[in-house]
Amino acid sequence: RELRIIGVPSDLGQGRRGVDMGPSAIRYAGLSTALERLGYTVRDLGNINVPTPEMKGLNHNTKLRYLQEVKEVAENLSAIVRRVTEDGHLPIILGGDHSIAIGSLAGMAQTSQNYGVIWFDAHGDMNTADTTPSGNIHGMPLAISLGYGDPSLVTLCAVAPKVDAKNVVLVGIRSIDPEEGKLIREAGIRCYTMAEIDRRGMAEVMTEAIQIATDGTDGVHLSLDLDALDPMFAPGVGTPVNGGVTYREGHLAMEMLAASGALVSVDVVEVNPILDDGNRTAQMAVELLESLFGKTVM
Ligand code: DIR
Ligand code: MN
Ligand code: MN
Ligand code: MN
Repeated sequence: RELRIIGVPSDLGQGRRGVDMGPSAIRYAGLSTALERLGYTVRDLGNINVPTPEMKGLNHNTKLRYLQEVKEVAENLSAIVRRVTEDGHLPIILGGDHSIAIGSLAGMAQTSQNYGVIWFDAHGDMNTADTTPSGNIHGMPLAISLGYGDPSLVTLCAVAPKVDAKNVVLVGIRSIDPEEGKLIREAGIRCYTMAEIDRRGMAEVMTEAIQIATDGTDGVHLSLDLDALDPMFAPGVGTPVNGGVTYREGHLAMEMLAASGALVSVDVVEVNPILDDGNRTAQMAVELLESLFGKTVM
């Protein structure tokens, strides 16, 4: 199977400028050559067209900022993800903020509705317009994919929900808004907090997470928010939270997912080179992807 890289330079789903440069930063950190070294044929399809906040001006929808633009980007991305998967290739989607995962999962849902999701994040991304403290859609993509929230986003591509809650897990969680927590419980998705990772260890947590995401499915989509990692290893993110996944835990998780052979698609989001220390966070993203695609010591 060949790999296809798709850049989605979106800044629209959150409040801090610069995450639109994530795809460039990750490419500059050597993603293609790293994957080719592992023996893959890689083709970079370039970036999809995304409007900048400056083009759109102040957004007055304070509960769903840039709703129309986020929706159009998700629609465009979903069509490309669908075509790539139907051609038998594996999409690697580079964000951009996490709102782009709405399009990734919509694209996957059209080709194989039977996939599980591992959502690697400090946050739950389970807000809706009713619960959001920020109005930022990057705090909502998992809720939308599970069928909760703005109807125009939920019904994107005429498939809803995009994924079955029984095959969805959150990993790395340490920041949940009060009302958001209620929806996580109501939806019934398994949530592995940092506290649970501390107590049980990443190996045991990932064994379970992979079991849940592969149970009765044809594969697993990994949604990798770099803020899942501790800011010590990934400082270039818009909403850093202390006490995150360590370098070793991150690699272990990716190695275990690689060994499962279940990966069908991945998005890598929230890398913001303006907030970074050098290009460390993009480099971290590339290293994690190397482990995810099978890099081992020998
Ligand atoms: C917060 C932050 N829960 C919100 N969410 C983030 O705005 O909804 N998700 N940063 O990655
Ligand atoms: Mn996120
Ligand atoms: Mn199908
Ligand atoms: Mn996050």
